[in-house]
Amino acid sequence: MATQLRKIAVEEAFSIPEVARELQKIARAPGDSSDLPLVRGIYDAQPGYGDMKFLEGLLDIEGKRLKEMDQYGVDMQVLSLTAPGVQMFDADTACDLATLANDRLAEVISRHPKRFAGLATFAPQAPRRAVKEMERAMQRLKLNGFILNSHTHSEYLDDPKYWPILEAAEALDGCIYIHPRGASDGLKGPLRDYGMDSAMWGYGVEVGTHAVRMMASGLFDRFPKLKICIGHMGEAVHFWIWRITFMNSRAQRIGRAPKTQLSMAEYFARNFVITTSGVEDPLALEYSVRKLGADHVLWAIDYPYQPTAPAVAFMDAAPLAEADKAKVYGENAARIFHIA
Ligand code: 1WB
Ligand code: MN
Repeated sequence: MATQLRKIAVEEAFSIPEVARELQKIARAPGDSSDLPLVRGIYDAQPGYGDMKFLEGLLDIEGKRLKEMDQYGVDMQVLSLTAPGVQMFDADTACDLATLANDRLAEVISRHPKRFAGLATFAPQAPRRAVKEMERAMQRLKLNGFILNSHTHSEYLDDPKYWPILEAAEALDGCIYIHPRGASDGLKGPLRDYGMDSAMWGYGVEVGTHAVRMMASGLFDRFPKLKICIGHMGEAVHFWIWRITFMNSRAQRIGRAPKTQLSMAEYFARNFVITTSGVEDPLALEYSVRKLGADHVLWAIDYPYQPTAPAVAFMDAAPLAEADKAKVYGENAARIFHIA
């Protein structure tokens, strides 16, 4: 059945040549970050890393991408600077490139205001400067929220040094989309074999761990209106949320986790939304909508890492009531990311 529902895809990646060049330097330097296999493959086409053909699609916004959106009836892509964003760079480089990327993003959106929206990048390496850029991005550039590629130098958002960033996001009503990157140093070991370091498994372990750290740390008592978005069908956190909630309350009772005002399930319901990016499984979607409510699930393609056609076909055929499908396909994105 053809559908006329508004389609807003919310995890759509882009890059700019300046960031790509800086990532190529990282690709050519020694290092043991678990992002390196992909960074070497995408930004330096190094043999042995698969020569991943994504760079052209990342750098193109108004050409092939827009044509493909037209072809499949995608009304809008919410763009974000692709993983690992600026988070592998030194603080000065990261701040400069975040500003540049946000400016470029705002320019593209101003040329196609009905077709593109965008999530602003910031550099957690310098939290105070990050806050200034977050304010500029939403207030002056009118960007629609924020993208964060999980850990920064193996540290997570529950670290108090990042609280100014959370405070700013909450005050600006800017939802932070926590996108995966390679797992942090403490987490990466067994994920490095068999191609498990990235989208196959490591990405979900990394972001799922980040989300659970945030909830279990109690930080949502301090920032009750903070909104977090996680992709890839919630990185399976809501599949485990019953057990996370049960075991966290036990951990709180025996003094292994801080006391929190709400349960883990209540934080997930209040502070998180999820997207379908890269998971075209009707049963997983049906579970997500029943578990979290149709207001909490957003559609995404994960362009250019995932093809558009099956992402649209998946939603068109999704086992959802028409009103719920309208929410997932576009209405929730418009509400959460301030899209007119
Ligand atoms: C892939 C997917 C690679 C994503 C990425 O590199 C990102 C992949 C930064 O499918 O190999 C993604 O955004 O999901
Ligand atoms: Mn993605």
